[in-house]
Amino acid sequence: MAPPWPADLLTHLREAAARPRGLAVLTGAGMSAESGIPTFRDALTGHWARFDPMELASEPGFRAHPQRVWDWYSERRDGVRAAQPNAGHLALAAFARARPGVPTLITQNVDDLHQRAGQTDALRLHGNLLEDRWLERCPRAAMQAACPTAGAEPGRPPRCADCGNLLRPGVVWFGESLPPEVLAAAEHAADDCHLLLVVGTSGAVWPAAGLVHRARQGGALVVIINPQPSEIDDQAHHVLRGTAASLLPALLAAAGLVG
Ligand code: BV8
Repeated sequence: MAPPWPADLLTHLREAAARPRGLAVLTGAGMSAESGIPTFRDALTGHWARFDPMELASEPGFRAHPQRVWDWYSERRDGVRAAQPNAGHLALAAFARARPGVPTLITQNVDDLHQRAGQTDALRLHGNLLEDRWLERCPRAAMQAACPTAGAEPGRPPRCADCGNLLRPGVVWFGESLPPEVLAAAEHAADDCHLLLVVGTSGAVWPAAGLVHRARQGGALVVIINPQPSEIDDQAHHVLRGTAASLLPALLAAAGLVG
């Protein structure tokens, strides 16, 4: 049952869907919650509850406790591999297929569910949980190609048999800068869009959260989908209290944008 949609919302969404780069979508961990992937804060429950996210999702934390951090990421990787894209991922991907060049998907998520749903051009602000990279710059990179990460010796974490370099997950840790070209593309999308749809994020992490302020200042209509209040609700013209997998398909269908 679709909720009563604010009247201007459907009109604005149709207008956004009629223009190139008209719609920007910013997703957070709540986008994948109904696929069974704990949100970032939920991931810090149970065994991991006793650790500070800064301790687990930062380079100093990894250097101090490489095995503990590697194990946390391994557990999360297993969860992502076992998960499937949900109706929210699939609805966004169907819209993107129907309206090439209209939506720009910006995600804070490090899972691959948007990509497995078909949106392979998503702007990944925080990297990719399923990718590995070397902790130190490979000494061979200067003269020739860096050692292949696939060749690392198994371990927790794996390490280079030649020089002992550790593997680390290909994510952006706290205190690390986001990939500049990805952040710039996301900022341009926030500036250009007619409507910014913000799905499943607490708005607690920067500079991702700043994209919402930027879109609002750029004159976009800002719409939040989240069952709970967030730190960026004050930036929204409309807050739709509900979940990604239920509200996204219903909203896009109500606007006549997906079947
Ligand atoms: C940087 C990869 C420059 C790792 C992640 C300005 C102000 C304050 C602080 C800062 C600032 N600028 C920089 C900072 C510091 C820091 C930061 O933001 N700190 C915060 C916590 C105070 N930022 C950084 O360090 C960034 N780097 O700025 O570089 C720099 C350089 C040196 C020194 C300083 C700065 C790097 C940030 C990237 C960190 N890496 N991920 C990993 O995943 O292990 S972020 C990580 O947390 C996740 O990827 C995720 O993006 C984020 C959590 O946010 P959410 O996605 O919103 O998830 P959360 O669990 O919080 O919320 C889920 C939401 O879903 C909830 O609202 C819930 O209600 C909702 N929900 C639940 N179910 C559903 C749902 N919604 C819809 N449907 C459902 N079914």
